[in-house]
Amino acid sequence: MILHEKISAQLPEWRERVKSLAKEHADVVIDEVTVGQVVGGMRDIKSLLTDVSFVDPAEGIRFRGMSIPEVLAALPKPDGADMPYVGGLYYLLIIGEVPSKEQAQAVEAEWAKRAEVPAYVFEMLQAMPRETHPMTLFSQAILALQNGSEFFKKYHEGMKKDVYWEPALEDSLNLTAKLPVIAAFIYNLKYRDGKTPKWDAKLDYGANFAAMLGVADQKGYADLARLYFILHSDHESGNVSAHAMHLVGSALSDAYYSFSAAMNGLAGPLHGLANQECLGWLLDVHKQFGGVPSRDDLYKFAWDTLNGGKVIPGYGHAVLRVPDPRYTAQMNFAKQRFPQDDLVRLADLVFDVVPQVLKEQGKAKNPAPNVDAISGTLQYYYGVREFDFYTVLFGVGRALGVTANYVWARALGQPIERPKSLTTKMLEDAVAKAAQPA
Ligand code: HAX
Repeated sequence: MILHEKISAQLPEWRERVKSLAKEHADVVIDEVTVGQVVGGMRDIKSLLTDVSFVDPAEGIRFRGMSIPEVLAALPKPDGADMPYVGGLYYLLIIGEVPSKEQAQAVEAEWAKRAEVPAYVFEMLQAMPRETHPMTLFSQAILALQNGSEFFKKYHEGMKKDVYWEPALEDSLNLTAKLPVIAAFIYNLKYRDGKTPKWDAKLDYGANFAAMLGVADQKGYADLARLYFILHSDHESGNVSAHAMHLVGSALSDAYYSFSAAMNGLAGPLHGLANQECLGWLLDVHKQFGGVPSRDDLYKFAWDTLNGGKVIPGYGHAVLRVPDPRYTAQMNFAKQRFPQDDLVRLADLVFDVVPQVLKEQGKAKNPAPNVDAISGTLQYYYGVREFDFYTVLFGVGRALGVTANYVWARALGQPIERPKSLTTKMLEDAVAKAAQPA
């Protein structure tokens, strides 16, 4: 299989590089840790290792060194599509090279072989109370697949450490193949006719998802699905979902256990759930003013949100200090296709007004929009209007990045993660000591 061959070829060199760092240069200091960082959610502490993506605060995400416009331009596309193969992005994330069209199609073919979901998973989801949140169903379904884990099986048969990555890759391909089917099943179960979706081997990942969801504009939505999954795939290692996957995987829990944990983190309102909150906020504005409001009305509405003790969803970021290029890519998509849509015009006005309001408030370090400020608007346009489903879409995309990281973490023998904690008294003592004259 193509990904297996490529990783095998790269492994000796990567292992040598990491071994050299760990053995010969272990004492080189990268950064110092402040009391503020310890109290403040470990913000910006440079302590994770990944080559899959990097977020520059002043620029945004790069996947394997490539910016989003570069990725969208370089990756091969299905015939007649405007957006690239998701399989091509997965290849890029795992292998670190832009694939040819055949290589992207080879990944898509792997997914087609592995997309069937066992019936008991659907039955379990059907047995759940109808009002269960889609993210709960999604995470449960992922966990329910765990008994098919190759990694779990091989580990208990006595596998050697240097081949951990092989069943990790198998699990990752099996999992990423099944996620769109599970997501579409949850969508149909909760909001449509309850039909069980089937993967069509003739269609790519994006087109399959459009077909399984049953949206009216198949071609348009297939492109949106490709774009959406690509943009949401990875955002280096420190965000909650990626870090949860990495942390749980470091205990040698398999990809299903680890990814289910990642999805439980993604379900939080400060992380993945922000996309549904953001669309909700836009719709509130739209409802209150009966359409796109004036700049002044929006300004006041934004201040009312802040004065009500709430955050403005879709704005701010823990790392970024500029508008998120994932926001820009989605806004470009919308403006090229449906610039007159009310919510697109509203989102554009919000981009004009909210950064100013956040700057005036003076709290948020980044007053610019993040990925969530627009993603729901695009789904809404294509008729996917049940916005508590949006985090599931995010999860399908996020799987691509976190499993790429997971495979490499096992390939490079990354150890169990175990940071050190301190007590409040220890921090106070450190502060007192720092205040003493030298
Ligand atoms: N609206 C109002 N206040 C905001 C704000 C916003 N959009 N963004 C930041 N702030 C506030 C913070 O709540 C914080 O206030 P306190 O000091 O009272 O606690 C202060 O500004 C400083 O925060 P920060 O350092 O700039 O931001 P953090 O790193 O602490 O948090 C968040 C980053 C993304 C969580 C934050 O900006 C936020 O809550 N934004 C709104 C929710 C959102 O859009 N989340 C999605 C983020 C992208 C993502 O991960 N998607 O999955």
